[in-house]
Formats: sequence, structure tokens, C-alpha cells
Amino acid sequence: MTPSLHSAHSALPSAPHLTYFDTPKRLPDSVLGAVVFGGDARAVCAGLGDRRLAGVALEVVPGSPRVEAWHTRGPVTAGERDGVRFCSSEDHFFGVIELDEAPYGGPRGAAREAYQRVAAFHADCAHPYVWRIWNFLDAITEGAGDAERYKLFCLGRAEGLGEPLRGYPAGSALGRRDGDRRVQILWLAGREAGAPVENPRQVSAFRYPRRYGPASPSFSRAMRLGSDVLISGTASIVGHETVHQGNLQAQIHECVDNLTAVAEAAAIGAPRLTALKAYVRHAADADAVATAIRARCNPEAPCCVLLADICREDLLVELEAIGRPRWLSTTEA
Ligand code: 3EB
Repeated sequence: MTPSLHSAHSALPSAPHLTYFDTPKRLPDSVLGAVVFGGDARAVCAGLGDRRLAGVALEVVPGSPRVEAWHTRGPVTAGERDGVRFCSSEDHFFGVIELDEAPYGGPRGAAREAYQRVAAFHADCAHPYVWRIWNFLDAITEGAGDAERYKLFCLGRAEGLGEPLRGYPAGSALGRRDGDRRVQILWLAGREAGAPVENPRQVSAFRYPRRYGPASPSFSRAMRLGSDVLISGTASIVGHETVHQGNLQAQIHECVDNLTAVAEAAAIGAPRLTALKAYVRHAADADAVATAIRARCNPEAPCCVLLADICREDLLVELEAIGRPRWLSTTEA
């Protein structure tokens, strides 16, 4: 790491601050946007009637927090344009788009339309830079070969996004099991560019070989913003291949090794993983995942554990996190 690179990094914008709430409640004014998880998430959001809320129907493991809240500074305003619902502050933007697949012929068409709208929205917006994005669709691994729904989603996403001007956002893509054939996309954006980061242990997803589908997944492994690193959904993949098939403990450790490698590659100095989120395929594995994460990572870090399908059949778990320098406390904004 050269001093010049380091000073360039210190000019990066800062990320909104993430906290988790155990249960849905009236949101503080500092919240830019928040995601409620759970089978009843949509009804809960409707009941609270706050435009900063989005509901995602992934089951929450008992004892896990279920509300992910992103905090900002200054007044927050809400709006909607071209099917994009958003909340923004001076520095930060939280967007949501949800499209039924049927009018677009399936996940490819819906992803293409959604990503076209996201790209068009931010081409003309006070917050042009998409930093972090989450994708949710039903039955993500249904279908064989190139007709698998995740591969179709990746194709539509690539078609809709086109060539990114400044790298891809950090990303996550998970499968719901609610039978609701609707693509949901949530994202954070900002007024200034973050710095995309790749993982030296993994092939960049946007360079995956052909066998993973007709279009490579359009995401970066992480996005550095100030001293925070927003790390993408991270699985037991080395190079481009799944490792430790059928071995939960080994997959968890590989995930943590990958998260650590990305945080180190972002050169924030002695990183610590905080604000962890785990997506677990089998409910029976949830306690073991939570325990292993606490043992390997900062035990004080909040950890949200959800049940979800991961986009490769052989992956049992996927983790995402924020990496912060050890000299910053877990809770400090
Ligand atoms: C992987 O590394 C695991 O398609 O947006 C992780 C994060 C994964 C994001 C995406 C997929 C995505 O390939 C899967």
C-alpha cells in the first residue's frame, strides 16, 4: 500500500451507519432506510406505514435481530420515480424496486427492466454512485443449466446494467421461498464514488467462466467507503469453485477467511468484521452458524441470521459484513 493510495482512500465518502433492531418499531429520525425480514415482513411494513421501510420475506432465525437499519445525517426525504421508491439525505440514498416477473416473462426480463431503471435513475440523480445492492428472488436455483433462475437473473441484470462506468456495486443475491415471483432489489447509493474492492482468493465474479452462466454476476466483492468496507455476500468459494461441499463448519470458516481477505485487500488496516449477516440454507444449521461466527469474529458484533436459498445448490451458507479498522469501535458511527 503506497502512501498516495492511502491518502486517496481517506478522501472517500463515508457509509451510512448500520444497526440491527430485534423487532420492528417506530424508526428514529436518523434512519435513511430499513429492511424488515420475516415471513410477515410486508404486512409489518404496511402496518408501520413508514416509507423508509422495505420488507423481505426471508425467515428470521429465533433470537436474531430482524430489522436492518441504515442511519444517515440530516433530514431524510422520501420519493418515488419510475417505480423506484427511495429515501435520501444530503450524502446518502436508499432505493427499492420490486417487479413482478410475469409481465417481463420471468427473472431475466424482470431483472433487465429493474436494472435498466436503476441505471437510468442514477444517471440523473444527486446520488449517482451505487455502492451496495441486494437482490432477492423466489426459487433461485430452480431450472436446469442456463435456464436456472439465478443464471437468467444474472443475464437480465447484465443486460439492464450495461457496461458499468465506475465498477460494480458490492452485491448479494439470495433466494426467497415464498412462491412470490417478484424480483426485489434494494440498494445504497451516494453523492460520491466509493472504491470497489476484489478478493485475492477469488476470481472476480464479473470474470467467472462460462460454466456459471451466459452472463457473469455483476458485482464487486466489496465497496470501501471512508474507513468502512461494505462486503458483498461471501460464500465458500475459492477461485471460482465451491469448496467443502456438504461440510458446514468448513464452509463457514472459508466464508470468514474470504471476508477477512476482502477486508484486508481494502487496506483499512487491521480490519475487524462487524455487523454480520448470515444466510443459512437449512434451518437445522442456524445455531451452528451463529455460534461459529461468534467464535471467529468480534463476539460483540450484531449478527442477523436468516434462512435463504444460496445461488449455488452446493453452498450451505453465505455471509456478509462490514469491515472496519480495529481502532474504531463497533458501535461508533
Ligand atoms: C459468489 O460469490 C456467491 O449475484 O449478486 C454472492 C454475492 C453471490 C452476490 C450476485 C452472488 C451475488 O458467486 C454468490
